[in-house]
Amino acid sequence: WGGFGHITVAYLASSLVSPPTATYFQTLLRNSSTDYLAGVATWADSLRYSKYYRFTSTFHFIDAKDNPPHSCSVDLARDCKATGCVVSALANYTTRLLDPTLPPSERAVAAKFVIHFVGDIHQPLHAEDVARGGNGIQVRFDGVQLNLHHVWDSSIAEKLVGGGVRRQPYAQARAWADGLVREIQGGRWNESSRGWLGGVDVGDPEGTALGWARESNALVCSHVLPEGPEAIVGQELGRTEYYDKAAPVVELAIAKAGYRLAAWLDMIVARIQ
Ligand code: DCM
Ligand code: DCM
Ligand code: DCM
Ligand code: ZN
Ligand code: ZN
Repeated sequence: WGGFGHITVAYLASSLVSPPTATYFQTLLRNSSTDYLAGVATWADSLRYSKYYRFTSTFHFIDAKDNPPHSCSVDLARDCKATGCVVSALANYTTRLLDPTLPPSERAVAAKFVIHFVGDIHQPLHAEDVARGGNGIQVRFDGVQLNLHHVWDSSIAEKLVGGGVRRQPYAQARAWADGLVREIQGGRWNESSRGWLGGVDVGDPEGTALGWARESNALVCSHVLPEGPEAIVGQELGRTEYYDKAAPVVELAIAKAGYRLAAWLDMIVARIQ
């Protein structure tokens, strides 16, 4: 996701975590405000400019070598690069967060990666190899030429909330997250949201992350490339049926990411306290 998606996921999670979880991460991240998760949600993306953290560049995605729209699948042995992928990275940093022998500074780093990668694993094109996750596919969105990856990272969500994201990303993300929290707590996802935790086991972080990646990857066949990678080139996606079908998928993916991040952090704190 772009910054807006990550910040929304973090605000959503901070509204849903238990009080001990909030206290634990406010202390670890040395930020006692309500922005303690949102404030670090995009940190992992800033590392592309850092020499020290260059090794994390493949951690944001998994290049599923499948064949959309005919068949979608994620195979860890086939698709996770030797340098790591979002599934192995999320598992590794979760394990580090659970390790009481690591100093707090290292657990703070692990927390920042976990907060970010739970977001990225829910972006369908972060679980797809085709054209480097859609970066090599040029399309149009409301008349502007963009690549398909950018459309799914940012354009759809920004259109969904009605703009203003560039001017006030944190305020807009807070407002969107608050709306999603209401849908989860009594709204249209009141019944279904518990089911989003099926297969979620902090004792098996790799298996849990692989399940989330497979769910994202399936959306590539159904909603991202429903007619395949060639058919979408040069198409207008903004003011069309494509957007009408994609927007609810992005909304649900962000909601699930925030809900699962909250549950994941709660499970981590329950284990170490
Ligand atoms: N590191 C990591 N995962 C590991 C081991 C290390 O993310 N399994 C990170 C933590 C440090 C950096 O790499 O920020 C260097 O760690 P070390 O000095 O332990 O090699
Ligand atoms: N951090 C920490 N302990 C340290 C250094 C940093 O807990 N010794 C945490 C606090 C910040 C985050 O890491 O929330 C970012 O730190 P920095 O600005 O140094 O990257
Ligand atoms: N990306 C991806 N899959 C790839 C390559 C990149 O999901 N195989 C993501 C990482 C960034 C975005 O696409 O979020 C742009 O990456 P880059 O600027 O490295 O092309
Ligand atoms: Zn992306
Ligand atoms: Zn990322």
